[in-house]
Amino acid sequence: MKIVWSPDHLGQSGHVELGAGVIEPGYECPERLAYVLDRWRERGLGEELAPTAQSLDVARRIHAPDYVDFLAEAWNLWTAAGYSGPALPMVWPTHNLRDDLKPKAIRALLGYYSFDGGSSFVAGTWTAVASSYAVALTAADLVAGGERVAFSGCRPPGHHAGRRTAGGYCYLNNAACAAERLRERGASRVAVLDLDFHHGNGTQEIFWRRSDVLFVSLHGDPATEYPFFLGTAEETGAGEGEGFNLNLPMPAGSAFDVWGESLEVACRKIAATGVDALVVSLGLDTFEGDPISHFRLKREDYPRVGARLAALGVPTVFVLEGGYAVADIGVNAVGVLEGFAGV
Ligand code: OKP
Ligand code: ZN
Repeated sequence: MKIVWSPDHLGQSGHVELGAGVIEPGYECPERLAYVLDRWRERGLGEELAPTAQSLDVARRIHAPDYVDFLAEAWNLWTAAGYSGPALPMVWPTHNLRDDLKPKAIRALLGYYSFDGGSSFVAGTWTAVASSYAVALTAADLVAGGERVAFSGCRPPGHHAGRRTAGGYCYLNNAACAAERLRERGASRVAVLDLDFHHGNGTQEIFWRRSDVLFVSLHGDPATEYPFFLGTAEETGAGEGEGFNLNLPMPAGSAFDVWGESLEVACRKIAATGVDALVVSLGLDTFEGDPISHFRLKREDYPRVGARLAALGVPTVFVLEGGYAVADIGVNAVGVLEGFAGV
C-alpha cells in the first residue's frame, strides 16, 4: 500500500478555534499526522510518496472559484488590514441577513466564506490546504492508474468544507476532490463513504444533486452533535441526486455493536448502487478516547472496518479526516488499513 503526504501540512499550526465559551488551540494539530506516519513505518505498510504538482482545476469545479481564490488570499488580506493573530470569522450571513452581499472587509469575508469558527487562518494555512488537496488528488491518481488502494495523509481535513464555506477545521474538500478526479479519470460512478464521527455536511452539499457520486455517512445524531444543522436520515438528495445520499445518524454513546450494523447498511447500499471506485473519508474520532466526539469504538474494531470495506472489492482511496485522541490516531488509522490489506 502507498501513503501520500506532504511536510507542508506543518503550515497549519498555531491556529485557534471557537470553543464553548473560550478560544482554544486547534484540536486539529500537526502531531496527528506524525502519529499516523510513525505507526505506518512501525508496521512497514509500504512506500511513502510526496504529492505530485496539482492545478486547482478540480477544486474550482467542486467549490466556487471565488472561494478557492479567497482561501489562497485570506491570510494576506488579514495582515494587509493590520491584524496579526489567527484570522477567525465572527459575523455570518445567516437567516434574514443577506448572503448575496459580498463585503470588502476581510473581517466580513471570513464570515461570508465560512459557517462556523472552527477554521481560522494562520500564515501557513493556505500552503497546508493546497498540499492536503494535492495529497488527495495524487492518491486518487494512483488508484485511477490501477492501484487497489491508496492512503491520503491529509491535513487539514476536508469533509465539512462546502461549495463556498470553510468550517470544522476544513477548507478544501479533499474527499470530494478525490471523487471528482476519479470521475474525470474514467470511473462512471463513485461512492464517498464518510466514517468520521461528524456528519460530512460539505461533501453532502457538494454532491446533493448528483447521481454520479453516492454519499453515505455514519455519524453522531445532529440533534446533539456537531455540525448540528445537517445530517438527518431524511436527507436523501434532490433532483438527479435523489436516492444518492444516505445518512445513518446514531446516538452519542454508540459502540461497535450499533456502529457496525450501520456500516453493514452503508456497504450494502454501495454494493447495490454499483460504483467503480470508493473514497473513504476516514475520521478516527469514532474512537472511545476521542476528546470531542461521542462514539465508543475500540482499537480492535478498526481492522474489522477495513476488512469489511475491502470486501466491497472496489478500488479505494482513503482520505484522512478527523481524530483527536492524538496518540491513538496512528494505531487506529493503520488498523483500518491493515484490516483492508488483510495482514
Ligand atoms: C471536524 B472533523 C471544540 C468543538 C468542536 C468542531 C468539530 C469539528 C470536527 N471546540 N467543534 O469532522 O473531525
Ligand atoms: Zn470529525
